[in-house]
Amino acid sequence: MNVFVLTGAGISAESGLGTFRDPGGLWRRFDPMRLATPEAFAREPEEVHAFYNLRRHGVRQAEPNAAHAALVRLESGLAARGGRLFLCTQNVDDLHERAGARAVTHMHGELMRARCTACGESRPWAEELGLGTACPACGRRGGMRPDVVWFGEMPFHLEAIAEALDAADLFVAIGTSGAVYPAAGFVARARGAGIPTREVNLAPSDTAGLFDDARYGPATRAVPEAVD
Ligand code: BJW
Repeated sequence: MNVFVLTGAGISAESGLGTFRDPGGLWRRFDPMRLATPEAFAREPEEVHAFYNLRRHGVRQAEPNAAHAALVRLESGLAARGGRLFLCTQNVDDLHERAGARAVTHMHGELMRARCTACGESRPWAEELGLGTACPACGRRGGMRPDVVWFGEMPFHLEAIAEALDAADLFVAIGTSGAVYPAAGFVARARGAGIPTREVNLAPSDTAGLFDDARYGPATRAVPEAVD
């Protein structure tokens, strides 16, 4: 059996990382909908770097939770039966990896990586790669940005994602509001291909009506229940 799992910020909420659209402490100072854009980086790079540095700090303090761990069990259980888990996350944190997931597709990039706007070189984030520093590959100064996907930019790995979606026997969306495309459109694509669809979330998402079944509750309870 091939299972396609799409995760969003809700799976990391109980690890202490704020979601985007739920009211929460971190976002009182920073509005992600305003800052997660190339225009914001061009206009106010200091503010954008400060936003991402705060997020990096939060991710370093956070630990994977029972929902991340349940997906690791799903991955190994499917592999043992000749199947496959395609774990596609919109999250830029590394909690799936730290829980032990072997293969994670980060469609919106990774917080702990930096990319040069001049040459495209991507490398692990280091404090010295902040504002005003030179790209270690091409030497251009001031162009290092978080290696994430902002509004108006093309998400990563879309071809591999489409292939995996079309080959899936089950589509599961976990902890995502269904507000951001193209990820919000995956359920419709799966449904169109006749693939059963399941939502696991705290509350019905914007696309809840497109799922064949749903489990509502906090991810640390609902994901292990859905998987084990
Ligand atoms: C819990 C819980 C608990 C809480 N347990 N659950 C129509 C079609 C195509 C595109 C568009 C379109 N209309 C507009 C667009 C453009 C735009 C878009 O979607 N805009 C919308 C605002 C409408 N999209 C883009 O620009 C994308 N690029 C693009 O479209 O390129 C062209 C293209 C076209 C067609 C095909 C392919 C390409 C790029 C989008 C980039 C998004 N970037 C961000 C920031 C990343 C960097 C960073 O982290 O700073 O990605 S924005 C932000 O939203 C982040 C997230 O990954 C993403 C999704 O958020 P998510 O994960 O769903 O979080 P929340 O907070 O919204 O929801 C949390 C959920 O968890 C809630 O449901 C809670 O209930 C739940 N929850 N606690 C379980 N304990």
